[in-house]
Amino acid sequence: MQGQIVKISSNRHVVNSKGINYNTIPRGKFRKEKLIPKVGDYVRFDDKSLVIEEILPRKNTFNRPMVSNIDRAFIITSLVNPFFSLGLLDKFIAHMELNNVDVVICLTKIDLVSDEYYEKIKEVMVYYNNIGYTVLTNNDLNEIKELIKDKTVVFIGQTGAGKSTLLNKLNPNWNLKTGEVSIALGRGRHTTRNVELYDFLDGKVLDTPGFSALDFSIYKKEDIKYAFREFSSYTCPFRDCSHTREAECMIKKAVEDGKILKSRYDSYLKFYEEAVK
Ligand SMILES: Nc1nc2c(ncn2[C@@H]2O[C@H](COP(=O)(O)OP(=O)(O)O)[C@@H](O)[C@H]2O)c(=O)[nH]1
Ligand SMILES: [Mg+2]
Ligand SMILES: [Zn+2]
Repeated sequence: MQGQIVKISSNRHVVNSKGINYNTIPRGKFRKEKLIPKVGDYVRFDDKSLVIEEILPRKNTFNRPMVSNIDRAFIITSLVNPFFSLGLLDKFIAHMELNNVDVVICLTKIDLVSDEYYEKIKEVMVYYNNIGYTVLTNNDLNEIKELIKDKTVVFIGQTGAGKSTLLNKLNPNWNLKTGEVSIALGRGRHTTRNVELYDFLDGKVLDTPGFSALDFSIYKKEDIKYAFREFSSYTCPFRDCSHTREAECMIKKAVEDGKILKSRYDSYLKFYEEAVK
């Protein structure tokens, strides 16, 4: 049988297959091979012995939190409280891009800002939309539901951005605690929290604060450009152009010409610095 691991607690691996949960254990071989089954893994298991026999190839895999096979991330971005930051938005997007996760930008707390400010944000969001990202607000419940269907999704973003509030709006049975401020979220609390995938509106959703500790030092500098999808439209004269110090760089020219958003390029330089050689 095949299924997806939806929960792991101590050595109990709950595998969901066609709507039924099985309490399985991984075969000993995995430990020898240093292969750690994670929540989100698609597995082949024996429904008699309840042993996981094989972890199927992963689309992506993360260690913090320990999950695999995330199809889509909703980046919950508040316009205020906590502050709006294009740099932080780019950081979330870049990490998802580098792991082959689909990105949807979801704006929140529009009701708390002036029309003028919202108009300014919307102008910037046109850019993000033009390079291929769906941009929604937390009022677009039907669109969001549609994008969850048949997918394994995660809601990421700053603490207080409105992730739990939105999940509750999408599915009132959820009753997640909301309004927790950052002081309540000490590191220790994160680490003790179990990762779990929940059935949610015909898809699976992971509500975890763990994705906030994103770090570019695990990536190679030369790969950072792939996190900026609009860069692929330009060809630099120097084949391995890093788009940093090279004199004739088409990316830098596009920034000067106003075709690439300056803040996007600044994010690129910042992540490039943070990445390893
Ligand atoms: N005014 C307003 N408040 C919101 C909105 N979304 C969330 N909140 C509030 O922001 C606070 C933090 O929300 P929460 O969902 O707990 O954020 P999380 O940390 O991302 O899960 C709560 O007090 C919510 O009621 C919104 O769109 N407008
Ligand atoms: Mg929350
Ligand atoms: Zn270049």
